[in-house]
Amino acid sequence: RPTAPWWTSAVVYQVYPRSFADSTGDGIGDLVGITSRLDHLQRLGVDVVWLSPIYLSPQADNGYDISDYQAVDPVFGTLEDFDRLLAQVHERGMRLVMDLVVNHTSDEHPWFVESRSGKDNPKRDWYWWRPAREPFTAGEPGAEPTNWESFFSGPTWTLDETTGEYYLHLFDRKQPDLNWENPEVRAAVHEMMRWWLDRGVDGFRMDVINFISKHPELRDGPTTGTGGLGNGFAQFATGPRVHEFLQEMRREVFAGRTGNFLTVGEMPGVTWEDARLFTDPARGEVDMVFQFEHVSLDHGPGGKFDPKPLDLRDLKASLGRWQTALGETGWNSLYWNNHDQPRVVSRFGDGSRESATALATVLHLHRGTPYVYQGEELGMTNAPFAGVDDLRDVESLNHFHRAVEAGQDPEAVLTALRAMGRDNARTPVQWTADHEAGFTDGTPWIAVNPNHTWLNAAAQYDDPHSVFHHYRRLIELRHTRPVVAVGDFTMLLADHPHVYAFERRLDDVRLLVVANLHGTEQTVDLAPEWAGATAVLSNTAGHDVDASRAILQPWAALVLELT
Ligand code: TEU
Repeated sequence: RPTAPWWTSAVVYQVYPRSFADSTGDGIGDLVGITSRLDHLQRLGVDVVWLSPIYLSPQADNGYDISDYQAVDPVFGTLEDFDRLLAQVHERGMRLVMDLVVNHTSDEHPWFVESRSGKDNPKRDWYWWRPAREPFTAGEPGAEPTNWESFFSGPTWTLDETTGEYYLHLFDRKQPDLNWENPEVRAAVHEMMRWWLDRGVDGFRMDVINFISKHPELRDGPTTGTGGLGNGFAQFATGPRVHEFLQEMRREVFAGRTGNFLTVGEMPGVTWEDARLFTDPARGEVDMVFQFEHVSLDHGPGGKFDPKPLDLRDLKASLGRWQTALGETGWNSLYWNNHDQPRVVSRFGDGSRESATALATVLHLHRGTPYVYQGEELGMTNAPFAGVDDLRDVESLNHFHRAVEAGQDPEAVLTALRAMGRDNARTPVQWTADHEAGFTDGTPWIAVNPNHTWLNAAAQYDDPHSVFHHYRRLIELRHTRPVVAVGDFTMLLADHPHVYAFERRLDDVRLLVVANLHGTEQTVDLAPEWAGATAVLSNTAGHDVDASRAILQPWAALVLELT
């Protein structure tokens, strides 16, 4: 067997700096705060820290709108603070991966400021500029060059008065899309990436990187959007040159460097067929991708803000398909949570410790690289937002205002936002039961979840049955058992509505994972050979395995081993 890359047995921890730890009392997390909490990560045992954006930014999308890629935003600290964090992470034997947001910049980035200044500006072509659609006059309703709806509501085009042309922004109007067709844009991005690698970082998480190649004709999409807008997805997702651009990036940025790097491409809408191409090591693109299939299974016909209950069979079918598709060639990332998704314990669980640990067991025993999002290792839940004033996220706020303008009932819109809004993931990490959960001495930029009085890291360190210690054990299992990292995967009981079960196998070692992802007791038949197996991990004493059956208490999860 060829030696597997280091990241096949690694676990990544995502830090969302704004909400992690505040050292200054301004209510916003910062780099010094992160450095002060590295003990927590080391105790958990993670290998890699992925840092969400800390670059200079007007913060229209919490740093995913960058105005200088080579400067640290003062709200997070200084470049010296960053260097100290990086050194501390390395000293503790961990690696640091940066967020790379290069599908778009901020509209306040000097590149865009130049680009918008005139049609003859040398940087004009660094972004997507188009005149009004014939026969309309610029500014008239319907004059936008295409009918596409933005991810953050409204058209993807904004008219710029200086030249009377529109610029493209798939996200907020403060996030204009870079034109990757222009080789100068690509060279500037490569140079910036090399600058960070020279500084010592260990790789990149690449934001919406499958959107960088657009079909240059920019055609209208089917009019399935709000208010007659269209869906432009087929025109900008996984476009004609995306593989070429990623191969070029790998060559220009990583060739000749020695070190253990990690690259992961965030790719909304990516299919497993595409993912296998993106992650085939022979092609030299990215190590793994974040796919979105499994986090879209509870979206209704109206999209993410029209949620429906998850059918566990759909989840098993989806994740099982990805396990098989990337079994021989390519590699999976594994995640329930990030800063864009509601908290998994509230979404697919019932908020309890048992559901948090059962879901964690299922995810971490798959084949792939697991990602833990800050607070997930504590079982942090969605937040009880009372009203729209409690929300901060541009996506949620835009959606609320547009939906209400379009005549929807504000309470109904809020109910959907409470279930699916991104702010659920962005409330401060709950360190202690004290003032503002030990996150800040001041007033936090978004309210701390009131359940911090009992749900917090300090309380969990001393409790061997806590969610924290369960995550710690799962991470240890991956480090110590090659079968967890690189064993084969076989789904079992695919049609069972409530039990998630599968087998992992490497040579003579076999693991059986059985989890009851429901609030009622379940009984399942096991193959007789499992009667002699040893339990290597369980989240409850309340399970019972005899020769042929397992009786599973609500949310019970267990891992059995046969050698
Ligand atoms: O997200 C990309 C993305 O398409 C979605 O997950 C997005 O968050 C939205 O919820 C779609 O409904 C990435 C970042 O992770 C996100 O935080 C940024 O807002 C976005 O790109 C733009 O940079």
